[in-house]
Amino acid sequence: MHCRLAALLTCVGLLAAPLAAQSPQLLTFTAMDFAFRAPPTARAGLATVRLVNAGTKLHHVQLVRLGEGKTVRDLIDAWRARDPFPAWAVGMGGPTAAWKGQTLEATVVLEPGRYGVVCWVPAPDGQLHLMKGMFATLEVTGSAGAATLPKADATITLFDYNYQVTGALSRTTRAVRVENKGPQTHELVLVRLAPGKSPLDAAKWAEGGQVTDPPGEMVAGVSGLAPGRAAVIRPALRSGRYALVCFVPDAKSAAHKAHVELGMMKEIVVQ
Ligand SMILES: [Cu+2]
Repeated sequence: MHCRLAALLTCVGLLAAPLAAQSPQLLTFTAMDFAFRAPPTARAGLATVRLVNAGTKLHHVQLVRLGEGKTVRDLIDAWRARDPFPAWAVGMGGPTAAWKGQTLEATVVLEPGRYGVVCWVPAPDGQLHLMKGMFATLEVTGSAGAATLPKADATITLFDYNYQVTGALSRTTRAVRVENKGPQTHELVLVRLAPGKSPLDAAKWAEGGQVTDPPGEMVAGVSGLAPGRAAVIRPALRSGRYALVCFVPDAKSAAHKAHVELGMMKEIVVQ
């Protein structure tokens, strides 16, 4: 009897192991004006980061893996200087950007380390939400091992300063890989544009503190990703015009203009 039970458990173990390796842990962040309710710890490896926007403004989750000895306070200082991704601050992505009442997700591979979690959406007074207290710390322990992102139907590649879509984005698209070919950190904000609205309208609305009706529907996206990193999103695409926009401050120019001001926006059509 013991032998049979042992054999059964071994069998169940063998079946369960590959499934467990593929199913990401779910990390839920609740956004409020202006704070996060956030898990303090996570396991390294595949993670689906869920953002529930319980606030009244636009919010997102930006995960940043901090270098040795650095804290979230150092990260806030870097944002204050508009140079937020120096070598010690690695953009690990996260879901962006959710309008009030919205829930968005992005799947990423978490490497072990201390993370700063921030929302760098600007408020109507021009201050970034993180400067109003919208930040948290996340300790990621263990090993990411051979964790890989789930398969995707299409890829959106980010680079200085544009986007390239590989594979068709359509109403049947389920998963989209977002990857940064660099050399700078970039993000993808995907907006389904309202009639008559342009990517520039979406950019101005976001940068102006979102004080009017949104110029479209916030669909999905990935916040700042370091070069070489990737994430997978599952946008519910409908036919229409979409804007792809990056608001990351430029690392090269002294003024640190947002990448969108250097031309990092694109309009695409989903049939
Ligand atoms: Cu960019």
